[in-house]
Amino acid sequence: MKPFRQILTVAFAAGALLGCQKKEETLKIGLAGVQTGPDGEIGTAPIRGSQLAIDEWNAKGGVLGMKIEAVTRDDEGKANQAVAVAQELVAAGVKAVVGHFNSGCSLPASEVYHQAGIVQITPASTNPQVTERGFKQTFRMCGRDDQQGDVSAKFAFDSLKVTQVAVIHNKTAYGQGIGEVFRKTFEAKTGKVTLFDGLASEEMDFRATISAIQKSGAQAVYWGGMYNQGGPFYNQLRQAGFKGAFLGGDGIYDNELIKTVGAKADSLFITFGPDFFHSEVAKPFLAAFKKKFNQEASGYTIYGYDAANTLLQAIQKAQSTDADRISEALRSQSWKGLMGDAEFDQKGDLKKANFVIWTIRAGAFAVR
Ligand code: ABU
Repeated sequence: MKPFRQILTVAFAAGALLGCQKKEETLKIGLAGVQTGPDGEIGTAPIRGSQLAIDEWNAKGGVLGMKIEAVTRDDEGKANQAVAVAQELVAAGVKAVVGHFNSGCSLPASEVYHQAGIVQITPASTNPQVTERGFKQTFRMCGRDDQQGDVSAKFAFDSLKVTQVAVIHNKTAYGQGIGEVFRKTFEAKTGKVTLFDGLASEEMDFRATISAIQKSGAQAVYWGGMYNQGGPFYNQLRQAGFKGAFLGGDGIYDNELIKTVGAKADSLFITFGPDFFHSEVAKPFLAAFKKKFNQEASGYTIYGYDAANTLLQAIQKAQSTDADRISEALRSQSWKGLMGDAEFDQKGDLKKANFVIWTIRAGAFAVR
C-alpha cells in the first residue's frame, strides 16, 4: 500500500472509531416531574432550571468528555405514572435523575431508582419519608416538611399570636404530611387545632369547608396543599368574610398564586427557602432563564438548576458515572450554588435548609 493511502486508511479507521465512541459518549440524565395538569406550572419550573444547567455544561464541553443529554418525562403528578416514568428512564439508560417534583411521585419512583442503582436528586419533594428509607442514592435539594410545617406553626403562634387554627389539606403525601406537622407543633405550643380535614385535590368549591372553619372558631387557616387550590380557597375564604391569616407551605409558592389571589392579598403567609432571587450570584441565571424560556424564573427553578449543577459537579469529582461513586462524591463536600453552600447529610438531606416566611407585597412574593 502506498504511504499516502496508508495514512488515509489509518485516518479513516481512527475517525470511524472516534465517531463511534462519540456516539456512545453521551451521558443521559433524567429530568422527571409533573409538567401537565394542576401542578404543571410549578412542576415545570425545576425541569427548566435543570435544562438550563445542562445546556451550560454542554456549552463548556459536557462532563467527563461526554455530551449531556436530558431525557425529560412528565409524571403528571400521579404515583402510577411516576413509576412508569422511572422505569422508562432506567430502560433509556439514564445515569441519574433530577426529580420528581411531588412527594407522592418521588416516593414510589425512588423505589425504582433504588432497585436500578441510579442516583436521584429531587429538587422539591419535601415529605420526610423521601430520605428516611435508607436509600443511599436518594438526595434532596430542598428542605423537609417537618422543618417547614414547624416553622409555620411557630410563626402562627409566636408572631401572629393565633391560638386557634383550622388545618385543611389535599390528602396527598405532601399536603396531609405537612398539615400533620403543623398540627403537632401548634398543639405542642398549646395552640388548638379547631378542625383537621382533607379535601380531594380536584375540589374547587370550598364553601362547606369554609362554613365548618367558621363554626369551629378558627382565627387562621393552615392549607396543606398546592397553589392551584390554595388560591381559590383563599379567595373564597375572603368572599365569605373570613379575615384571619391564611398560611401554607412551598406548594403554594408559585407566580400563579399571585395571579389568582391578586396583588392586594393580605395576611397570606408562605414558608419557602430564603430569597435567592435577589442575590448577585443569581443575576446571570435569571437573565439566561428569561432568554431561553421567555418567562421569569419562579420558585423552584433555582432548585432544579442547583440540583443539576450539583449532580454534574459530583460526577466530575467522582470521575465516574457509577451511582455509588457519585453518591459518595455528593456527600464528600459542600457544593456552591445559587442557593449558597449545600452540604448533604448521610440521609441525603441538606444539612442546612432554612425556611423563611414569605408574603405577597406589591404583587410579588416578599420575605416578611
Ligand atoms: N414540596 C411541595 C410540593 C412538592 C411535594 O409534593 O413535596
